[in-house]
Amino acid sequence: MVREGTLCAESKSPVWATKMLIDALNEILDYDPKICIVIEPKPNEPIDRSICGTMGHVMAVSAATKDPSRVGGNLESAHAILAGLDPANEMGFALAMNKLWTVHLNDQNGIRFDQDKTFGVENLRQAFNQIKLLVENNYGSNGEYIGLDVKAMRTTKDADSYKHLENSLKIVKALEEKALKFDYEFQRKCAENRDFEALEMYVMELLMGLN
Ligand SMILES: [Mn+2]
Repeated sequence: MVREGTLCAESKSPVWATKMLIDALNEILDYDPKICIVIEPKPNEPIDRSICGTMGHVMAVSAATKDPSRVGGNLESAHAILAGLDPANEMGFALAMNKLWTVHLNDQNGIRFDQDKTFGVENLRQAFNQIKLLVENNYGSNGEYIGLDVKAMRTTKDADSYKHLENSLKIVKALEEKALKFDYEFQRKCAENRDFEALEMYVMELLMGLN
C-alpha cells in the first residue's frame, strides 16, 4: 500500500535496509532458478525516502546478488526526474551495462509527489531524447517491452479514462517519427565545428515541425 506521510529516519538503518533488499533478492533467485528480476529505481515514495534511488543503485544491488545475470533494471522516466536526473541518460547507463530490460515511459513536473503524467506532456525534449535513444539502440529487438506507466487525472470522466494511455502512445509514435528523421550527418558536422547552437536549434525546429 502506498500512502502519504513521513517516516522517522532514525527508526531504521540504511545499511540494514540495503542488506535486507539484497537478501530478499537472493531468496527470490533461489526460489526459482529461471526467474529474472527487474528493479525499478525511485528516490522516494509519497511516504518518504527510499534506498534504491537510481539506475546506479540498481547496478550495484544487481552486482551484489548471487546471480547478477538475472537482475536488471526498469527505468521509469518520472522516477529519474524525481532524482533530479535525465531519463535518457539513466536509460543509456543501463543499456551500456546490457541491463535495461524494460522501461516505463511517463512524465513528471519537477521534484514533488509521483505524478505518472502522460508521456511527454511536461518535458517534450527529454521525452524526445528517450525515444531517440531507444530507436538508436534498436530497443525491443531482444524482446524488451516498453511500458506506459501513466495515470488518469483525478477529475477525468469515466468515458475519457483511457485518454492518457491513447495520448501517451500517440506521443511515443510521433516522437519515434521525429527520431527517425534525425539528421546524424548534420549532428556530426555541428559537433565537429563546435556549432552547438546550430544543433540545439535544429533539435528545437525538429520538435516544433519547422524543418
Ligand atoms: Mn513504474
